[in-house]
Amino acid sequence: MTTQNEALRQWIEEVTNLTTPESVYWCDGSEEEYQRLIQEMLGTETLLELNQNTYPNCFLHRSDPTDVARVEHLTFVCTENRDDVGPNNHWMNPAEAHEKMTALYAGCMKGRTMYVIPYCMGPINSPYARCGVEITDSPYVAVNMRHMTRMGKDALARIEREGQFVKGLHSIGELDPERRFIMHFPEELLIQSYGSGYGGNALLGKKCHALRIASWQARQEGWLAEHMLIVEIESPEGEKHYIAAAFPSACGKTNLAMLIPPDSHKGWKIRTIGDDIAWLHLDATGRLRAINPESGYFGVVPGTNEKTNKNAYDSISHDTIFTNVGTTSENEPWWEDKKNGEPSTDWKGNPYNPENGPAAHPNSRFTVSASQNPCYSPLAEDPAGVPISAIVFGGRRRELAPLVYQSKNWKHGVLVGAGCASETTAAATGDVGVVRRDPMAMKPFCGYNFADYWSHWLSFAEKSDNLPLIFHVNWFRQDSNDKFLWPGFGDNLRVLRWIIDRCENRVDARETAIGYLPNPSDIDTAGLDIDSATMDNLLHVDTDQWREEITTVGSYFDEYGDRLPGELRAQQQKVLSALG
Ligand code: OXD
Ligand code: MN
Repeated sequence: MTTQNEALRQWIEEVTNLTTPESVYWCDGSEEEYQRLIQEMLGTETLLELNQNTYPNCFLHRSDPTDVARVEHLTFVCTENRDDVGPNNHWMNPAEAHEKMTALYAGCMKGRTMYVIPYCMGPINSPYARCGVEITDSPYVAVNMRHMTRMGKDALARIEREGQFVKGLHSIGELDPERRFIMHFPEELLIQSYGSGYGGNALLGKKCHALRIASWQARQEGWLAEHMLIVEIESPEGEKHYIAAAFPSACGKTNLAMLIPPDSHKGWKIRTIGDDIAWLHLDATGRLRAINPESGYFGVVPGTNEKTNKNAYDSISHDTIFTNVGTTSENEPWWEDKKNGEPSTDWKGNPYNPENGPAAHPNSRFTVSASQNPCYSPLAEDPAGVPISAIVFGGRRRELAPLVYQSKNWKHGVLVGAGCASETTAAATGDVGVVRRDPMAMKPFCGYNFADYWSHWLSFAEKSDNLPLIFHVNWFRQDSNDKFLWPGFGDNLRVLRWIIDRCENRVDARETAIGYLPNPSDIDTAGLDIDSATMDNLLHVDTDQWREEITTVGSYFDEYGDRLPGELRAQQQKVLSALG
């Protein structure tokens, strides 16, 4: 197979000459191709069969033990002007990066098949969707890309029609952490990744394209590419709202997107549009509309059970690729908090011994098609996307941030997003549980200078007076005994209802220096074992702590020097003086 697109044809030829694969294979995205690649990987033990009676078409991939997460310290944005990437990114001069990568790629696919994967991010007929082509020497990447993107023939046809695509070159190389780089060249619409097979480093449609490169393009073209779930909420009366929420990696986006209403909420329906990424565009009426560029979920497995996320639990009972989970003696996949079965083998393939740590790696993952989600919304396939009523920011904070608050207006909401901080998780290599600034949950994913990104966000206030309201939530408040104050999971719907009531102007709120907070009686706690003192605690704003926080946010903004938008500084100063 080849292509009528000359730029693509030439690039494939160049990469073939550089990497010298044994053969070149163009993926068509068919079921037959998927099954064939799976069989080939079973033959090389890249995949292992799980119990096909209880987990039909489920397979396990055990990665190299040094290759289990995103590698932020090895991820670079390479632009002519260093200031364009800001202190939020690692920068490398494009010429230097090209030289380094060309040396790594030289002959790296010798003896291997090179897979060419045309893909589309977003519904194939959506004007908001964008295409890319990933070249990889990993069949594991090829099958994962089939779940995660609209991949194959139709995407290639769109590329040939439009003539535009993002180039992504990936090789697992030697899986050597010393020879591992994830490079982005936004000015060339090019991604180059070497030395890792892990999702966020290797499935280039996801973080590399749909966030880092897309955020760069979105700024140039007037839209937003965000690390956000999109959830549809329908009341018993049939009123529908769509909420987009940005939380850092492994902070519960998938759970919120697939929420199951608590027993007290008969008649409420929740459907998933997306669980990780949202592309947001203003429509002719000034509303922000969102599409989910992905077509599958690459979710964190540990903690998934029938109580926490039954929709995900059921989705991954068949036709799923598991990465780095443990197994039971029945050869079923096993992970911490599965609440079903016992581990017999750990994620490295050794007999399970609790002294060696958890059976499943804390960042073990499932890859599954969104169509398997029992609450998948048909509107996720709508080329026009869905209108967003509210944007919600959040993070994992054991103290300080109340359960929910609303920003005073869009510009203040940009400060709320820009000031976000969260505890780090196992989704990236490095320390876990350390609070760091993670503006809009985009710290690892914004492909340009945060100062310019915040200006871009602020500019929407001038473009529309029909924008979503902006909120902040924190499901993770703990007491002095480390007990979570809020039950979370399905009960988060109670908080979403307050958010919707605010959007519909149906409920009052208490104005504070940091924003509008619910009157405790306006959060429906019927059926919950939660006393009023706990609710007061969850909705408490500690002025001293907040003064310190907003001062720290100000010092963080100093890192962005003159490029920081004056309006953001003004918003920060306004909150600081309101705190007294
Ligand atoms: C992810 C991440 O995999 O954010 O979605 O790390
Ligand atoms: Mn993510």
